[in-house]
Amino acid sequence: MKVFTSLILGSFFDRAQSTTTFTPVQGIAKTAFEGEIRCRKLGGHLAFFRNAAEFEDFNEATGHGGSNHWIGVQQIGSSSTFKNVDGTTPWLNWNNGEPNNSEERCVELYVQPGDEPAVMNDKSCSASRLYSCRIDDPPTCADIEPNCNASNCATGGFEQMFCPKTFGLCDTWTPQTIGDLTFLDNWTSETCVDKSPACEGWASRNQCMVNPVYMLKKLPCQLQAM
Ligand SMILES: [Ca+2]
Repeated sequence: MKVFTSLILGSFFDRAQSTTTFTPVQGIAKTAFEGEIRCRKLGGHLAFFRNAAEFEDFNEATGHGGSNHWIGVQQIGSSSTFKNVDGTTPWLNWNNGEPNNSEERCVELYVQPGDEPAVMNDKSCSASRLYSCRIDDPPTCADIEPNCNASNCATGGFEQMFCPKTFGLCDTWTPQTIGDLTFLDNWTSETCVDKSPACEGWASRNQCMVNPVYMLKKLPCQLQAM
């Protein structure tokens, strides 16, 4: 009985200790995907919001993010659906008339004059923008990969890393380990070109944002068009 009580209290304690932190603005990312990679190195994602209260916390931490700021929201495949980069449902504050272009698959935040709240705009992912990060401790266990398929469960590694909820692996799931990022310092749109015919197909499955290190460094793909 004593052990049972301890487990219940331990579980409650863990939930009570979960926190969401927004970092100050980290600098400029040459693409939204670079921002996502650098935030994963810090144990998080590009800043995103699940509700209005989180948006207020972000504004307080970053001073409204500065003008033109990447956030961690992406269009899913060719649909009109936008999701946070951890797979959860976003709180969105679109500017009038946005989203307005199915080719604009990332989302920026920009500050309006005066005291008006910052608004969101779908945007081609290849632009240079300020960025900041969101770090959830512990991280939320959600399907990051937008095409999770339970029938692929037996194939192991990739699906299990990015589809922990579908595969029932939340108890043991940890965020992707990010290696050395110095290659990003020398990366330019001129030096980085698609070197695999697989790039376009993977990009259409949101892998540029879901799995940016593999797409940029291992394939590599230029990530300009998406
Ligand atoms: Ca737009």
